[in-house]
Amino acid sequence: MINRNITLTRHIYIEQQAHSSATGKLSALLAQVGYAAKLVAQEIGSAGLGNLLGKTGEVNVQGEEVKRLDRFGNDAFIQAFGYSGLACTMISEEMEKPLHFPENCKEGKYVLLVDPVDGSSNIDVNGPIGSIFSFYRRIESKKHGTKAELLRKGSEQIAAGYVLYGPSTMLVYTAGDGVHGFTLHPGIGEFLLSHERIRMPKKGRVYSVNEGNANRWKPEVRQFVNFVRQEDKNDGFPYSARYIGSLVADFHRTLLEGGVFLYPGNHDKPQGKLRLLYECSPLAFVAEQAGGSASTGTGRILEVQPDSLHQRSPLIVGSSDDV
Ligand code: P6P
Repeated sequence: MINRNITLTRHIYIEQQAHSSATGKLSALLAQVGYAAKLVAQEIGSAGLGNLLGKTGEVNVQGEEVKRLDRFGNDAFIQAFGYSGLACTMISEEMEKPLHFPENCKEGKYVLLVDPVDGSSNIDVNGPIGSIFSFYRRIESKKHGTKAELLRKGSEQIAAGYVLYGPSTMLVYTAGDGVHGFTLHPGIGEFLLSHERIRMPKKGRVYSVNEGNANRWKPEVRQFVNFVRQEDKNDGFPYSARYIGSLVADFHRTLLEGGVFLYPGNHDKPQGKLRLLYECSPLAFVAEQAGGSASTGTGRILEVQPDSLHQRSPLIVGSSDDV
């Protein structure tokens, strides 16, 4: 049931009344994420008709081919946060170096880390994709964001979340006081509260991992997958396997239905494939705020001290019992 009256902005205002610790500019930050999301959602809706499918012919810092939609999404977030007075610096999967907004740095108290369009290859087959965002408060007042302000533990995030471009466009965020989901009403262009205070089931019945990597898994990953495949109807085994290959879509299902998503390190990629700062940490913040857990396999994602902007991390995230 969509509560027709609660927009993103009104929800945050109500939350801030109840919790004086809330950050002053949170609604402005999330409103700009919502604006970028609407731009992306609009373009995706007609991607098959316009020229958004396919590649730009360029390669990004990850060594991945930049798809037109990746470029469009990155530009949408730049448009949303330029001259906003909010974010002094933006880190994006699509940009090797930080982008500074000098016009914002005087009063802008935040830094934004974003994966503007995650899973973009799915758009060519009309699959779900997402945007993942994370905000930290600035700790210095230099003229622009410094590396020290950007290489922060996930536990220092002030807000984080994602946008899922699926059959409906949803924005899910946490600011440290629960996880809340909003569904875009295409008719009026507003995100309306549809999932208040989401709680992740303590235990699930789904595991989500790319089985194609099975021969590269470390023994403990193999052991876990064998464990959830065992036959024991009384105890809810075997689990079902679900893998969309789009992080935000696989995570969102795990958040709502429980279970566990794994992109572990393996012999081929010891640190896995996913990036710590703008993929693993934001989702770990959401997962923990919903009562779930997020691990590197040896420790809590939110405790990892990054040493480079685009570093990768293994990710095991989901129901606390399963993780
Ligand atoms: P694999 C998409 O490219 C992505 O970054 C995530 O959205 C997704 O979870 C992962 O990669 C899928 O990777 O190696 O299973 O195809």
